Amino acid sequence: MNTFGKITLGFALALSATSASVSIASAAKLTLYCSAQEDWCQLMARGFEEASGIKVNLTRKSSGETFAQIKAEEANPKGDVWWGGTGDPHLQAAEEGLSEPYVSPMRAKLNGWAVSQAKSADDKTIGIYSGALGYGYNADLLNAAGLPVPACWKDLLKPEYKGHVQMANPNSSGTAYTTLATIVQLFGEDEGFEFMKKLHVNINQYTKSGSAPIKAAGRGENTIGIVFMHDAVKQAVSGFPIKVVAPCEGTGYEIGSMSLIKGGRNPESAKKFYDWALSADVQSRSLEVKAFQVMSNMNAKSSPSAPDLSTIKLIDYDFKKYGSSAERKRLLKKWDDEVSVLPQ
Ligand code: S7P
Repeated sequence: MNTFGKITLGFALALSATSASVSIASAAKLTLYCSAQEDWCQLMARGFEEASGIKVNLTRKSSGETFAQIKAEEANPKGDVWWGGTGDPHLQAAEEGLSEPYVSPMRAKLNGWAVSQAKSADDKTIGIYSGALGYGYNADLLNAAGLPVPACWKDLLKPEYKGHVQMANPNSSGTAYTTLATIVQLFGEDEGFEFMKKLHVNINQYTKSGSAPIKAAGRGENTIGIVFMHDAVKQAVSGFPIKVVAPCEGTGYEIGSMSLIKGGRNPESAKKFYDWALSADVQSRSLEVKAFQVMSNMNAKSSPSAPDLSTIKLIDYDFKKYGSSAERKRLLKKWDDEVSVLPQ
């Protein structure tokens, strides 16, 4: 081969090496299971695509549903990262070996409660936000029906609220499981289940998604929705006649979490997403979709509209117990057997 031939061959080889690396880079992808609100999930998926060039395949489901999907796919995992949703089912996933340990270099930037969540699960999950449980009501509907303004959990049991209260099903929804676990911790198991049975009489519908009851209240289709307070605030700042209640007896809270799915097909993309999602800039973008949780990165921005957790009477929610596989299964079965089957 003459000199020109060698140069041409060398150039062709270099070109094909370049195009190979381009196609490897463009083939990078991520399957994201998301249990926060749809608009926030979309923001995270599209934001990561823009920041990394990695294509994101997004599925949004409630916390309990996502847990069930990951469990069902255990032998052949399809997801890479589970981002968002209440911490209890993430802890259950960790205990059942469905998630991978990972210590992100971003950890030093996080609040103590987010890191404690990770340490309690051998680094198989981490806190990404926190928020208090409560309820919201549509003030116009409440006035029109001549109903008293509720302020406590026990107010919701009053006969005049029959058909006016909505919550999600605790099997599918992390919000509703947090409600069940909160009531049991506040009042004790026997009294707590009596509470759930009396509440059942007033419930007009158990929805699949945790925030659906307050969205329905915003639209004027329901009066009172048991939800995370930040989800009620979102409706209020969006212009709906929603008032937010921090129940007088005290209330539970969530540590919304993120986990790497064990055996995921794109582990490098998954870790990139994980680190990116813990950064202050990314967490501050939650405000673009009116997500008013407290973010886990200490430097993330917060909104004056966000519920101030320091002014709310929070219980010492036992995440270790209520996020354990045995306890979550037991409580859900008991609710299925003793509450959901009762006539209304
Ligand atoms: O993003 C809002 C939020 O309330 O949604 C999550 C919730 O678990 C998803 O809905 P489900 O109750 O249906 O599972 C919460 O983690 C989060 O604060």
